[in-house]
Amino acid sequence: MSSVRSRGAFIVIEGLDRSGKTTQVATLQTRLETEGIPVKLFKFPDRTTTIGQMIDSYLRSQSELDDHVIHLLFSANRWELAASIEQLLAAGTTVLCDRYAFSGVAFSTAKGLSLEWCRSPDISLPAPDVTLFLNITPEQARSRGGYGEERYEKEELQRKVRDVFQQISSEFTEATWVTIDAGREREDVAEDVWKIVYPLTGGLAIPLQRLWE
Ligand code: 2DT
Repeated sequence: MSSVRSRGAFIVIEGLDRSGKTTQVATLQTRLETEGIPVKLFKFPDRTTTIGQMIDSYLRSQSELDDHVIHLLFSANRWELAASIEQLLAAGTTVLCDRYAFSGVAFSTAKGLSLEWCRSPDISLPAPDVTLFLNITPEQARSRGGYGEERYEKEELQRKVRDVFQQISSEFTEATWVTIDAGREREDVAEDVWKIVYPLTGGLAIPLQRLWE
């Protein structure tokens, strides 16, 4: 009889622009650390690697790349950190990810690539135990001061991204994809995030799943 050793939980936080995702991820990380829970935060794209620097240059419109090429670079940027994520999980660390493969599919599909094609390079990456999706309406995003300067920070594209995220979410169960109304007060959103994440930090006895199985 084989038994599965307890491992850390893999938690992905996705969200629309202006949803307060960065703040929520930071709040969650601090709270976990305060509780003495071993935690490591990844952020995709990770702009520090060689591949990440190419992505950064593209996002800041300092270089042009074919849509397929940039999609594959985003995926490669996850693959180059996948082994570290797996090792941390196996060691019992809770892994938080600010954006992951779902952003990959959502943005590239919104630009016009096929959803099936977009999924394929991420097949068999570690799958999150839960994805928290911070949702705001385009109107709320606008009232929060509009979008920034980077290539994808445009209202029309953001609307399409929102639609693809919704399409992706329909394939998950309520336990593995949780949509959170991020149009509320910061503290209320943080409380909802905590209620979902905290119970997962005691160690999981189920094997790590793979995308998109
Ligand atoms: P930040 O503003 O969070 O740094 O994101 N993106 C992200 C993709 O198009 N594909 C991906 O695989 C990932 C992870 C979303 C930078 C932008 O990059 C987009 C916004």
